[in-house]
Amino acid sequence: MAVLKILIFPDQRLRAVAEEVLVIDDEIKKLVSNLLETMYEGNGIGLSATQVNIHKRILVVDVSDEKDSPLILINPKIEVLNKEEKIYSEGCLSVPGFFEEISRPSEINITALNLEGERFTIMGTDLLAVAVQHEMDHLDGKIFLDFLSNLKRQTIKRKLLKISKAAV
Ligand code: GNR
Ligand code: NI
Repeated sequence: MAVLKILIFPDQRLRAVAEEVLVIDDEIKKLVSNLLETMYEGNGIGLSATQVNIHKRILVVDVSDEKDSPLILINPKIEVLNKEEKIYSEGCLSVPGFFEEISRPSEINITALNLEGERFTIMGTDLLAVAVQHEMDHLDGKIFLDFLSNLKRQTIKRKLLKISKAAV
């Protein structure tokens, strides 16, 4: 297992659209294991393969308090169950230090493949619904900042670029 390096906004590789997984082989299993280790090490509630520069439709989430309930989603799809939305203050391991209120559908059905290649469906509400939608956006090259005004996004971009230059 290994902790992988997470791409930081505005890295353009976060804009890549991930490809469907066709076979769940040992390489995919190793990636999932490394995604989980990287998510837990970063105290995240989710992580997408996109964020570690692997452009495959794979994400992991764990919204439990004990951090003992990993959920692995391969080729995930969601169905919005009703038009109710909820606002949540979102953060992102690729946008360190910034939190912004984002409105998203509050009840969804999530269908995906597990590590055995079996399709399963679960309902997502509350933080699980938020996290899965946030991760699925990453797989499509989207970031929660895209929901904000251009001005807000530009301000965050400028601050993160300044920090990354100071770190060199
Ligand atoms: O760790 C994370 N916390 C979080 C909080 C509110 C909404 C979404 C998230 S996901 C984020 C980890 C991450 O960047 N996943 O892509
Ligand atoms: Ni994120």
